Amino acid sequence: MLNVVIFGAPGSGKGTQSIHLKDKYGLIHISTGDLLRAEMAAKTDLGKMAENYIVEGQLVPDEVVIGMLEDTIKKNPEAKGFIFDGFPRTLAQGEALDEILKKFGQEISIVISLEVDDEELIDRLLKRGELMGRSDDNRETIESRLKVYYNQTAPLKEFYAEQGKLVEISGKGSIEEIFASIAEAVDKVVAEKKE
Ligand code: B4P
Repeated sequence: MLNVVIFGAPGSGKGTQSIHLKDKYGLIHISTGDLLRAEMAAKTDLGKMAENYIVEGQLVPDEVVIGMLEDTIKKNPEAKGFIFDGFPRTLAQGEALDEILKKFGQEISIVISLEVDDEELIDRLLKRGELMGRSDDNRETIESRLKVYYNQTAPLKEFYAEQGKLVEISGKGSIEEIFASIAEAVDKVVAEKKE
C-alpha cells in the first residue's frame, strides 16, 4: 500500500495536489476538512459542533477527527492506499495515525510538506473566499488558522523528519510544476518499496 500524507499550512495547495495524486496513483483521498464541511452542510450534530471551531480558525478536537478518519479507512478495505490531506494536524493525531495504520499492518510511506510563504498563503485564501464564500476564508480567521498551524501543526515536521519520511517541496509555481516534484518524490518511494 502507498500511504501519502500531504502536509502544509492552510492554502499551501494540499487539496489541489491531492486530486492529482489520487488520479495518478489510484489512491483514496481523505480530506478531514472536506469530511467536516460535509457534516456541516448536512447539519449533523458533529457538523454543528465542528462549525464553532472552524469559523474561529481553531482545530476541531482530536478525538472527533481521529474517529472520523478511522471510520473512513475502515470503509475502504480494498484501497491501494490513502492520501491523508489535512490530517494529522497535531502530534496526538500523528501518533494516532501510526497506531491506526499499524492495526491494518500498514504505515505512512511518505510525508510531502508544501512550503509557501505567509504572504502568498493569505493572498490565495482571500481570493478563494471571494470566489467560493467559504466561511473560514476571511482575513481574521485566516490569521488564526496560520497561528494554529505554526503552534500546533508545524511541530509534526520534526516528528516525521525523525522517522525519515519528510520531503519538503516548494508549493510556489504552477500546479503542474509542483505536482511534477511531488510525483518524483513519490515515485522514488514506490521504487524503493519494490526493491
Ligand atoms: P482544510 O479544509 O484542510 O483547510 P486548509 O488547511 O485551510 O487547507 P485547504 O485544503 O483549504 O487549502 P489548500 O492547501 O488546498 O481545513 C479547514 C478547517 O477544518 C481547519 O481550519 C480546521 O478547523 C478543520 N480541520 C480540518 N482537518 C482537521 C484536523 N485534522 N484536526 C482538526 N481540525 C481539522 O489551498 C487551496 C487554495 O490555494 C485554493 O484556492 C487553490 O486554488 C489555491 N492554490 C493551490 N495551489 C496553488 C498554486 N500553485 N498557485 C496558486 N494558487 C494555488
